[in-house]
Amino acid sequence: QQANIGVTGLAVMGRNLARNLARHGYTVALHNRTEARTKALVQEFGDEGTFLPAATAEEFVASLERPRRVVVMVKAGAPTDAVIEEFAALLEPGDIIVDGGNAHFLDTRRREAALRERGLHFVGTGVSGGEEGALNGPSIMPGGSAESWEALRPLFESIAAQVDGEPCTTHIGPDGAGHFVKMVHNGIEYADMQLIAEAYDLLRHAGGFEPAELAEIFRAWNTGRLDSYLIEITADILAHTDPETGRPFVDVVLDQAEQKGTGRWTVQTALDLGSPVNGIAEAVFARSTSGHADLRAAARALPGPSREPVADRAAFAEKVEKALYASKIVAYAQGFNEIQAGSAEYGWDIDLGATAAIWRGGCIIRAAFLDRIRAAYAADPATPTLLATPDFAEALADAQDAWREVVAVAVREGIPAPGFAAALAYYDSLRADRLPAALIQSQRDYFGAHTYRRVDKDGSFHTLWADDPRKEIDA
Ligand code: NBP
Repeated sequence: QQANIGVTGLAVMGRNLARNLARHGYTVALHNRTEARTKALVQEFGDEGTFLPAATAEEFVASLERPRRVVVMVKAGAPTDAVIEEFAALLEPGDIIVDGGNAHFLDTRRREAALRERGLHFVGTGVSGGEEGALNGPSIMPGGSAESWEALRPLFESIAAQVDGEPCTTHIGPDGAGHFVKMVHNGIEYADMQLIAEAYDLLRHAGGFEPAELAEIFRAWNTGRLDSYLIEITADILAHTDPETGRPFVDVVLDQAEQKGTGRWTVQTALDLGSPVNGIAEAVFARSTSGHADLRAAARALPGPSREPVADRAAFAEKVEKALYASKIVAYAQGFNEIQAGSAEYGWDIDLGATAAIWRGGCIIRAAFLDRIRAAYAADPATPTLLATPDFAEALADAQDAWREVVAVAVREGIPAPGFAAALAYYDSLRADRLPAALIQSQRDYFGAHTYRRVDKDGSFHTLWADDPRKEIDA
């Protein structure tokens, strides 16, 4: 008997993907550097489907039908390179290596090019949804050749999350496109989490709500337009009491957020692409700020305003919902613009609406909201920004007074809300009739003769500043 597909790297993610494939009727070859993991999988879950465990890479490759499909699920970075090399040496032209780890898209481009030279297909694939998603249906974002997609498509479509009968996977584009989209997904996730956290903080410390009351507010929000996995788990967390101390769980957790790096990559890449993602950047910096215990300790005695809780708590909660929704629109608009910029830079031709559609299930940012993004791109695939599409423009118009008031309350009460404020600043920057960039260009010309363009005629100009008596000249 031959296996339809093989998985090498059987830690939590690889093990669960292998089980998911087997549960869908595929015969799955298994391999792991340390054989004990392979044996443990068969022992614990062998009855879930047909597994062909292999002790060596050679045995594993020999058990696969052609073209061979090898899924690599090992630690990102050097281990991934080592494992790819080990298997590439054993495979034949036309075979397919899938990297389902969290690789940087530039590594994926490098690996794809090198393997293509050797006649192998390399498919850098974003897999979202963590451990649970891998087992029960992730969102799968593959990048690679069209030919490899056709070979993987039936398998990926059957194991992916399903929403309204549609599988949460699609061919994102060539080489690094899949890992790029997964990276931006994680950047958006950072922003979404930060905005929810700010809503919580403002409601608690300006609105005076207790965690148990907040759990109810978030539960109610989860039945409306904010309906999403992250809002749902936030309600659960806020309702949870620490069994040891009897205090709200959120109060016993150390307030220093950690990160594994995909949010940082999203921002670094955006800087390289010249794609403004200030909402996502603030979310990454907010985690970083929280983690600097030294800075925070040094500054703890600095004065803040005297606090006055808002007068009408219920009305304030409604305003925070609007601020959250508006800021969320901005964060997603920025993330989709970054995908658009990456797609243009690397020639990927990514379908933004299809990307929104496959995030509706399986992944951490899954939400009803993504249907609206898909619809917006369906109506106008070339829209420069989601903010200007009719559905979102209307929501922003409805939210903006409340949004401004919530940011003002945050400032007045001394509660940091960098996500809300950055999103609002982005909104105001895009809609501004004139930006003070005109003054910046003037300064650049003054001190560095960098030239400027004019509103009233074409060309670039330089002014002779200071005491120079000559008038402006054509540069
Ligand atoms: P880990 O990232 O913890 O990696 C452990 C696996 O890598 C084990 O199978 C280990 O083999 C293997 N490995 C290492 Br480490 N070095 C190796 C080497 N030099 N040669 C061969 N194998 C090596 O596993 P994970 O948490 O399951 O994640 C797998 C991938 O999926 C990662 O890239 C991760 O970023 C990505 N991912 C994870 C999640 C998540 O929620 N955990 C979500 C989405 C994506 P051993 O058993 O012999 O030590």
